Amino acid sequence: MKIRPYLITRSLVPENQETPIHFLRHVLFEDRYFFRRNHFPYPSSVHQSVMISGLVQSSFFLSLDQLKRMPSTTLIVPLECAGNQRAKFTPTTFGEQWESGAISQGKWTGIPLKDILTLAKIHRKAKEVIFIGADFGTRNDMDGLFHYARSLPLDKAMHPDTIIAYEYNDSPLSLKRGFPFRLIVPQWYAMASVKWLKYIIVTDQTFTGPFQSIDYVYYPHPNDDEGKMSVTTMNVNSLIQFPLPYSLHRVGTILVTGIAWTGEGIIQKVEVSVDNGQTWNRATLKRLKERYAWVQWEWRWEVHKKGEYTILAKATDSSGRTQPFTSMWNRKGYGYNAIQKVHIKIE
Ligand SMILES: Nc1nc2c(c(=O)[nH]1)N[C@H]1C(S)=C(S)[C@@H](COP(=O)(O)O)O[C@H]1N2
Ligand SMILES: [Mo]
Repeated sequence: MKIRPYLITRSLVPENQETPIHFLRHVLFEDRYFFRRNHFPYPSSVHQSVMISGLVQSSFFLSLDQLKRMPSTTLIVPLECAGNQRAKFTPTTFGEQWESGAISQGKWTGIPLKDILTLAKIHRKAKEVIFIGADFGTRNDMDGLFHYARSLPLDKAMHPDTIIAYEYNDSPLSLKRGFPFRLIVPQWYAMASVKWLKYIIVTDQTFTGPFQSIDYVYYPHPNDDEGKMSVTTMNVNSLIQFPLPYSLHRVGTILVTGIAWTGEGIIQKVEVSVDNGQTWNRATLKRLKERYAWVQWEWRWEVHKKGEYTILAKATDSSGRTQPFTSMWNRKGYGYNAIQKVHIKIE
């Protein structure tokens, strides 16, 4: 009899469910195991075209069929919600109380956004590109109806790997994943990867929609907005997938395994400690050729003494960033990347 994992439910409408990431060893997730993060109910109708307008020489609609006829790019990209692991902040921060599973990874096929912007001939004064999704609804902090909308600075929008994706793992995007197409922005937290893409607007202004200027902003202080900073690239991070917290084991060999990822450069090393960080052991990295994909890591632990242990894992990326013992607290609980601690017992 085949027994399968399920998603872990946080809310149903809008649908917010996390991946049981500890059970998933493979690199390409089936769509059903990919986490789901939504601000609004699913859009009831999706148009099979996207409109490009604003500071462009020619505005136009692009249909799914037209997009599919253009030269495509395929990339393995993880999406991590900026609120992933929010539940681990102390003091606790408000928002979806994600544990470690608001991250998944798969293969995305689509058209580089820059090809479309080039076709439209963007104005010299252009500064940002706004992306509006078909989904909308209310917010608790403001009156009115809002679409989910985000912007990218022009250089990120023109990056050849920022794509309008229409396939996931070689199949058309499912409705929940953003059908007919969504943005995929490698290296940034997943709030940038707008689903059900309806409008693309080129502008010379700074976009101030609430999902840009209120949410997805690091607020370092509990009671004032001083020092606020936009949430953009993913922090360097890693996860221990085996052993599970508070599991029981025998003396002998334990293969400690996990994944590591970053939003800048590539993962350079992962180190594991079983003595509270006094000594660190280099894990073996299993890397795909794909530059954005997470790396899988493992470390063979020979444990001869019974007792309780804490396993720590720490990733470092090629831009010199390394995971801290304590993640920078911020009011909305974004970007958690503290070194993970897994407590186990050898019997
Ligand atoms: N249109 C639209 N796009 C969206 C969102 C949304 O609510 N609506 N949520 C964003 C956030 S915060 C995340 S983490 C990812 C989640 O993508 P997924 O549901 O495919 O996992 O989508 C992003 N794109
Ligand atoms: Mo998110």
